[in-house]
Amino acid sequence: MKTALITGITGQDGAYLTELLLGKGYMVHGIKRRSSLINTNRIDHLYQDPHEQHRNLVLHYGDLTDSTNLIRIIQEVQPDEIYNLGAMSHVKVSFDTPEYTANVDGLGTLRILEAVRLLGLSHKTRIYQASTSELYGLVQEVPQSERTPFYPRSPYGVAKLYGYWITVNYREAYGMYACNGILFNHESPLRGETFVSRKITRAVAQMALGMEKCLYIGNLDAQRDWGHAKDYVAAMWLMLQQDAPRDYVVATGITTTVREFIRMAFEQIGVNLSFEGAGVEEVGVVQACDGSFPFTVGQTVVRIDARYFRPTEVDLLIGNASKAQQELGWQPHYSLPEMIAEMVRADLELFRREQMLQQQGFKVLKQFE
Ligand code: NDP
Ligand code: GDR
Repeated sequence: MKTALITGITGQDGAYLTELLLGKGYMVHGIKRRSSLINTNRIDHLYQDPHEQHRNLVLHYGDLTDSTNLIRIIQEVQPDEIYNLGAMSHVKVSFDTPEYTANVDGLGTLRILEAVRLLGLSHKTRIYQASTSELYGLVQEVPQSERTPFYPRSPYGVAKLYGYWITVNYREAYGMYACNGILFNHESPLRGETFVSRKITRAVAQMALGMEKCLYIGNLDAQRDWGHAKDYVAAMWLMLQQDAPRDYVVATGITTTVREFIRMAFEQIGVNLSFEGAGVEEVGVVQACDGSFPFTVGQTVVRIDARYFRPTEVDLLIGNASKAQQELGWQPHYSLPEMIAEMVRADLELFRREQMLQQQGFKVLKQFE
């Protein structure tokens, strides 16, 4: 039985990866942060009572800013594989918390690598580093591949650049099996609520149920190569099963604007949307609707809020994953329309439940952004 350690196990990718590894018969250890409210919602369905004798999922308290804690956990677990998914992963928030982001996303990666080296596990433990298409930043060439130069455009991107290179350096300097997955955006019903995909599908579901009137959004022109998280965690695992460690781009090769994503999400509930006006005055207006949801033709359901723009933006991402396809045999299985349909369905179910609770007189907590 192989043993894996996952940082960021409570996040979107951590949850799907845990499911994948448990399905393959791994013993999985995860690092969770202490928080004032329980933060394991995404993996609750995999939870095993600590009093059970034969558990294959164990959580440890820890933090990527705490070296001694990481050293102790790695010493205890003696992992065959470490998936370093923990990060302050929100690009816009990284402009507000640049130092913390550098500490967690940049130095956090170093702490993991150095712990493995100091503990003499360099030849046992394989390491996956969650690198990102945000490294490409300002467009140098498209589609972006492993050979495209980096030009990050946010404190998050710059911190991840350090994480990328320190992983390469430890591989070259100490012969460690350490690789970077340069993953393009990937989403799912488990996506954090403030990333644009989930923000859109939640708003569409809330509007369909008459719980909201309008979606306030930032840059509609940004283009992203969006895939499904379930497909992408499979690529992470494949990267650690090869004869030699290498870095791989993981992407669908198809790019879509935020505007088009919104249009596709509304289509899921039978609403045909068109965009009118320009710049911050641009709005999304209902052209036609099938009548089962509370919309009227001519209603404005999308507006721009400059608050959501970033000081420096990444305009266009489109990935070339041919190396991963050829060497790992990796292929995405979900299309963007299928993924959006799944996300809208899940959010409709979520908000129907909330509505029922409200109707029964229970208070539903408001989430602020
Ligand atoms: P999430 O934001 O959903 O999850 C991030 C995880 O990191 C959470 O478990 C979070 O814990 C944990 N974390 C945050 N800060 C710390 C810290 N100081 N110490 C330890 N753990 C911490 O991200 P995703 O699952 O979407 O992404 C996984 C990784 O992949 C991240 O590194 C991200 O930057 C990277 N990535 C993501 C892409 C995407 O499109 N999703 C694309 C490319 C790269 P908590 O639950 O307590 O907040
Ligand atoms: P991104 O994802 O920054 O690409 O980082 P996000 O979904 O936050 O933004 C995608 C694009 O949408 C534009 N946008 C908005 N974004 C948000 N969050 N909220 C809005 O209201 C809004 N309006 C427009 C953004 O400007 C951007 O262009 C994600 C994260 O998962 C990173 O951790 C990961 O490394 C990269 O994907 C690949």
